[in-house]
Amino acid sequence: MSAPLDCVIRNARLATASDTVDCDIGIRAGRIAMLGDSLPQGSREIDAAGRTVTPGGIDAHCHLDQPMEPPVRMADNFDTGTRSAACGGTTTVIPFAAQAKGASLKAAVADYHQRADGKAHVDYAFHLIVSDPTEAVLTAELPALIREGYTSFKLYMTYDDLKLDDGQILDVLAVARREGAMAMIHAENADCIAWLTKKLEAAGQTAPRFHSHSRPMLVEREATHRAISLAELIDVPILIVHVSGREAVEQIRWARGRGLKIFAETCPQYLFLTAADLGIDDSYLGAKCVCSPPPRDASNQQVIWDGLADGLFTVLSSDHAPFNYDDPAGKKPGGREVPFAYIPNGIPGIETRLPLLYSEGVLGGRITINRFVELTSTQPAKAYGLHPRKGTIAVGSDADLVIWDHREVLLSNAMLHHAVDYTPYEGMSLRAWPGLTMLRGQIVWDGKQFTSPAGGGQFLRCGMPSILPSGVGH
Ligand code: DUC
Ligand code: ZN
Ligand code: ZN
Repeated sequence: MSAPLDCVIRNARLATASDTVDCDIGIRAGRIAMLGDSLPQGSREIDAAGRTVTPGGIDAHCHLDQPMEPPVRMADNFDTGTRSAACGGTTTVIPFAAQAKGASLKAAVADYHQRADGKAHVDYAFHLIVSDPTEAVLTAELPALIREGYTSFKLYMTYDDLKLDDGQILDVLAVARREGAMAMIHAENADCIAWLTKKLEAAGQTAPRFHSHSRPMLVEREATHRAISLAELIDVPILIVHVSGREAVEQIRWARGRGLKIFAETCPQYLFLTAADLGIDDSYLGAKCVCSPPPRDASNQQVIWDGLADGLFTVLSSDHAPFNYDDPAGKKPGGREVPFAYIPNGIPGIETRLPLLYSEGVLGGRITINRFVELTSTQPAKAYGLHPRKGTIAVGSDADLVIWDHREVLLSNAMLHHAVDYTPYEGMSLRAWPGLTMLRGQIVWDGKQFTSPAGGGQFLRCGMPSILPSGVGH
């Protein structure tokens, strides 16, 4: 006879990417051990009658404790960032070990492990950021790291300290093809942004709202098209991150229509914010919503919703990039209100990602619960080689689960668990919030309190991507 169950969640309405079924969930030794009716008694019993249970979220694009140029510093480290993730229903995060130009990629990974070790409250893997593809990186460091379980990396087409030229991108994509890794691309045209920024500064247009004028959709469209073309030349899949609106979406639909393996990610800021949140006058408060690409307008929000519903998007991530607003290490570098080009880019959102999409997407009737699971858990797990251990509810998978409470929630920063002094979604009224989050069978959020023992998160070595684009032909 098998050992007794550690926990049974009774009467769950269980939703995966493919099915919704009513059953009990039996958990033993941190994994799903049984699914069925009338399971035997567990050491712990949880009644989920009338409530939906989904796999724990996987936030496959977030920035935690990433080294920045002083005086700027991220507000969240692995302790506060993953605490916030857990309370918002996310049980796995994939932040970035970033290579500095002139430095080794391996050293960046070693440093990042030190930052996470013993501090993370949810499981975590690392993407790499390749900013200096030297011969040593291309022929030795990167292939070795991919084989060790760092099977995805991000490439930038903008930001002076990170960007690669087209030849360098081709070199790195060739490694991705050879090794079977997933390349993520930040697609914005750096020279156009620099040129527009110079013009805006010369005209004295330096308030936060001009950030969006310096990064219009065409700079994203051009870079998206170029990234697709470079990937086609190498014949390798890529994933375009943080897609913000119509013009990039059109490029991705075009590429899919040609049968190219182009994956795409979007983020809540492109569904719930617009350029107006960067300011309609020259107020510095708009700095709170300075991120790249910038939020667009209501019609572009609809384009992003359509892409979520119809299969264009592969994943929805937070791009949590946590900087305090009122802080010399944050949005006011050195304690000053600076021109937009010097405002640290990024907004917090690791805790609000799932509740926003569940509330306004699922309960708002825009996407099915199964598509919600696919976008926020199953496909990130497949794209980054964590499936089926993560990303689903199946016998043998980790018992990473969220039980959803359908209730009215008035969003405020005071209720969140990050270390950031604001949320861009302050005052929004939501229809649901995670009532319980479980990581490998342990409750880390009980609906009222963060309940994780210190540093219970484990490092995950990623396998190879196991995903094909859906929606080919869109
Ligand atoms: N844009 C990025 O590319 N990364 C972090 C935050 C942001 O706004
Ligand atoms: Zn980016
Ligand atoms: Zn990012």
